[in-house]
Amino acid sequence: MKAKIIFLVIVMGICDSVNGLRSSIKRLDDPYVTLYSNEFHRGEQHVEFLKGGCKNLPETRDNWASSINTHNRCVDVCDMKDCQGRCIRMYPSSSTKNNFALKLSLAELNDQISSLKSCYTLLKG
Ligand SMILES: [Ca+2]
Repeated sequence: MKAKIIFLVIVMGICDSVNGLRSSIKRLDDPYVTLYSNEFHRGEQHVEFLKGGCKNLPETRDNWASSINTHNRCVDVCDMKDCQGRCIRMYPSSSTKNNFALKLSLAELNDQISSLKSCYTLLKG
């Protein structure tokens, strides 16, 4: 009887780990960006997950980012909350080819970003 209970506890533990791993992998698949306090991906970093539509940045990261890495995804960045105001589309290649991503001042968005969303929100959810 005791052995059965121990066996059950072990099986439950394994299931928990598998589920945990599965949800971490799923989370990594969600669109996200890394914002940087300074140009050229330097300074402090802030990761924002973009699943579920427009994301307003937390107060401490509002009007803060000077460069961005979109991790090969298309992302709209906007200078007002709720993806309003002036928005710039950062294409998947932005992180390497488009200078805007390394130097938001070129898009007149240095320390101006307040919200962002994935370009494929309707498809990806
Ligand atoms: Ca900054």
